[in-house]
Amino acid sequence: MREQEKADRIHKALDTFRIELPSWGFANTGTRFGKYLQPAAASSLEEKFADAGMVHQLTGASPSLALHVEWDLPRGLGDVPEVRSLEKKYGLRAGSINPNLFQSQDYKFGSICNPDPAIRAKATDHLLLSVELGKRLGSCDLSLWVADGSNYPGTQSIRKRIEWMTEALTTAHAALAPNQRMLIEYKPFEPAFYHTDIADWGMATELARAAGPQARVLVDTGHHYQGQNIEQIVAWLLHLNLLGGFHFNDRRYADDDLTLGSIDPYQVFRIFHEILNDPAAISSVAFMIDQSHNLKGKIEAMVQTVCTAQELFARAALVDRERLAELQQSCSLVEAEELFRSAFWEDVRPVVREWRRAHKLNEDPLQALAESGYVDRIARERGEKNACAAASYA
Ligand code: PSV
Ligand code: MN
Repeated sequence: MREQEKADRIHKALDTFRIELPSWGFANTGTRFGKYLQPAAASSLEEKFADAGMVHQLTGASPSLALHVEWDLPRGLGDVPEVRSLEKKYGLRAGSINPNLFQSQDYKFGSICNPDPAIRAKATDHLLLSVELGKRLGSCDLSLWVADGSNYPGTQSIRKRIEWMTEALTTAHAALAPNQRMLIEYKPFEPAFYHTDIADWGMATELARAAGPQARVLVDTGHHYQGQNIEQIVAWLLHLNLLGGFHFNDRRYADDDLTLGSIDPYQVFRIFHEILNDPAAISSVAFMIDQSHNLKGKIEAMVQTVCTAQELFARAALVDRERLAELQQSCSLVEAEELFRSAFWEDVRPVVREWRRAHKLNEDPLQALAESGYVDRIARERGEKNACAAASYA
């Protein structure tokens, strides 16, 4: 492929590439063993919007912010006016709405799969509120993770819980506006360690089908068993027209929430290759980041993630798909593999920098962030408030 064709492909790919930021990625979060608190962490919705706005200003590729209902919109519909004004102030729109079915004490034995009908009703009401929030905020994706499950064999009826889950999802789906979607996320374990009610893509697929035509599956890259072939799952979901979106992060062991591409960039490339094989998917599949950085600076890590995603997407766009199809057809294994891998090994960074210049962005967003002094400034401004939180935490 000529250099000019490569550059054109990369520009075209980056023009379409957008990735959503998670509000919770800017706040102090940690592991179940504790948190290392950062003076620059966001502790209000406005601070989360401000930080995400900075990431978008630097990258030009992250124009929306995912909101978690209990963490960001604790007053429910009463928070809508504030979100609307923050959207304007920071040049970002509200992204996916994430119901929270895991924090209330009532959910100890489950939320929409709890044996107690009153608790199931409370959880279903929360889903309905989340759908309504999406309508008021013009956000089309309800991004649903259900933490329900059990820790010991024999302690819960897996079959009854399938029925309860189906009932709740069907009820929430019936409330969706025509432009809204329900994205169903799966996770094999954690917080439940014996069985999880939506443990894999097969269960999520069947539940999406049962819920209704606007339901899709959400693939969180950290939510798989070791060695699982995630791009094959992606290919299947595309084939079924059931792929709704991604929560991107990297992992070495389980749901580690590490920076995208830090452990296995080739896997991200392979996932993007499947997406780029399906032209309709590029506009219909939601790319979202789901990472909480405990050690790295949060804003720096988000900029790094967006840039890494752009680079890996650009590399996947360099696969000569027509030639690859011929080589696959003739079972030319080494040639096919080399063609595929050589796109992965391309250094696309000079063209990505050129794309940034063409869009009046700084060609090195991480350096631009450092030079802006933004993190130092917010660390000073928020330091005292965060130190008080640290004192009460210690
Ligand atoms: C759960 O591990 C998860 O991936 C879900 O998407 C949550 O909404 C998110 O992390 C934040 O806890
Ligand atoms: Mn997730």
